[in-house]
Amino acid sequence: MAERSSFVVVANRLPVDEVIVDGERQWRPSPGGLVTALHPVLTQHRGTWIGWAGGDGEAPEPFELEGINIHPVPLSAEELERYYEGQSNATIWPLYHDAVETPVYKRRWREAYRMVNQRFAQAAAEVAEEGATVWVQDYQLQLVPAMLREMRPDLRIGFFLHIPFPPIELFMQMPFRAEILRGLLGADLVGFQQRLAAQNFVRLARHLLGLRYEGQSIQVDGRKVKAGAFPISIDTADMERMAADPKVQARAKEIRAELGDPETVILGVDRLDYTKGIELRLKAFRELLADGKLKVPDAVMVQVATPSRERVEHYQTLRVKVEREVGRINGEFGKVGMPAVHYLHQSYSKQELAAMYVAADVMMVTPLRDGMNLVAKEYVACRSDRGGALVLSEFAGAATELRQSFLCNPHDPDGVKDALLRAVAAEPAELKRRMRVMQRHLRTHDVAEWARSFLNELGVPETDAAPD
Ligand code: ADQ
Repeated sequence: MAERSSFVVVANRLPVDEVIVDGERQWRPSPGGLVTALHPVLTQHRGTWIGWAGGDGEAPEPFELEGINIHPVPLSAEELERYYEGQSNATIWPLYHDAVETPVYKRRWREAYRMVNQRFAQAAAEVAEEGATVWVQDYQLQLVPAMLREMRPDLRIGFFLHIPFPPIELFMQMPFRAEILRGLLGADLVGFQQRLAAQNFVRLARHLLGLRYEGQSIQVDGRKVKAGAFPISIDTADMERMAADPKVQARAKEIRAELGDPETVILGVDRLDYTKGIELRLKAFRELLADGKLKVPDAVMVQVATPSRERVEHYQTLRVKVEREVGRINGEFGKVGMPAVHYLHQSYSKQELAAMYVAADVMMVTPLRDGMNLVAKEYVACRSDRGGALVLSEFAGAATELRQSFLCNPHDPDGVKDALLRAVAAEPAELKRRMRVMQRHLRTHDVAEWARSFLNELGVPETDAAPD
């Protein structure tokens, strides 16, 4: 039987990667903001992380890694297709992102989602000690809080949604909308990236279930469910340290040289996802080249598009469109040995990404809708030289905090072009001033502070989520 814990994290993925060493399976921690932030709390409480280990079929036995109990949950190939690619990524993901792609609704996906959520809830019920705290993460597991409360009313349950929560009009499209809402209301605290999302949630509770609320607190079956905004962040100090490393600095220079030492390097770094606004960014760049406002080789663009959800149809279509646009721009404006856009459909280490951030004069983050967007924050944290300009969509959660960026409306191509040109032309003194304010903000609002404030609000007694 698995060891019991007083602090349990439930997330779709485990924070580990499988590696094969000498033909033998081993696990190593996968780097990520969430696990960095929660590591101190998890080790303090001999905590357990419940999640999927990747792969289909039987799950590995629970094991311990760096002081955390790892509790794998199995997913079959069919469940992966229905619960993960289907209901999570072809229904909920587009619906919660303003339906920028049309959500697909299928009964058998919903059934799989229910079944898998039940499995995660069951696992949490088994490993949680009497009165333990369980923190459920993200849109794949919205039914877990209520399922868990039903089995274990003694638990303190938190839920955090990493993506936006849509306005009532959109949410009402969802076929099993009341079940999802009741699922979330099983938590004691439901956290969102933005105040607006929390407001959407409490209003929805009244609209759909007739529940009363006061401020951000909803009355449900004699309980109080709190909603609130807890904007997630990055490990700022770690990112700053990494970018300041002489190896990373040297690599940044090398990248610029490899690009032909242009005057202006414009960078985009995103998962290849239709919410990220990659196409519109490329189009803005193409139009500026066509207008003669930017010229190759003085200005070049680097677009990193990390492979993502490649079996979901929306993503396959997007890849074709993006690659066609890159081909078009390079065909029209590139020269021999000098492409206008360097397109990289690859994953990179954090060090290499940091070097790219240091090398870029302008960072373009132009999602049509984004819960937060950590790339924007990473770029700012990497610029200890206080150089560089951030062009940021108003529709990214990060825009609420990074007010000194060059904000734009990604739905307005002229607005995007204008913001990009202003960023390219800005004086170094102005860029420094903007960077300084944003960096100061990120130093106090890092991912440890995010975890601490959520757990504090949830009432976890020991809230030294991460020591300073
Ligand atoms: P994502 O949609 O994945 O996250 P984002 O917040 O930008 O978006 O995080 C992406 C992360 O992946 C960044 O840390 C970035 O450095 C990394 N990354 C991107 N491309 C990479 C590459 N080629 N190689 C290696 N690493 C790469 C979801 C929500 C966001 C929310 C986060 C956290 O959609 O809105 O900010 O969760 O809550």
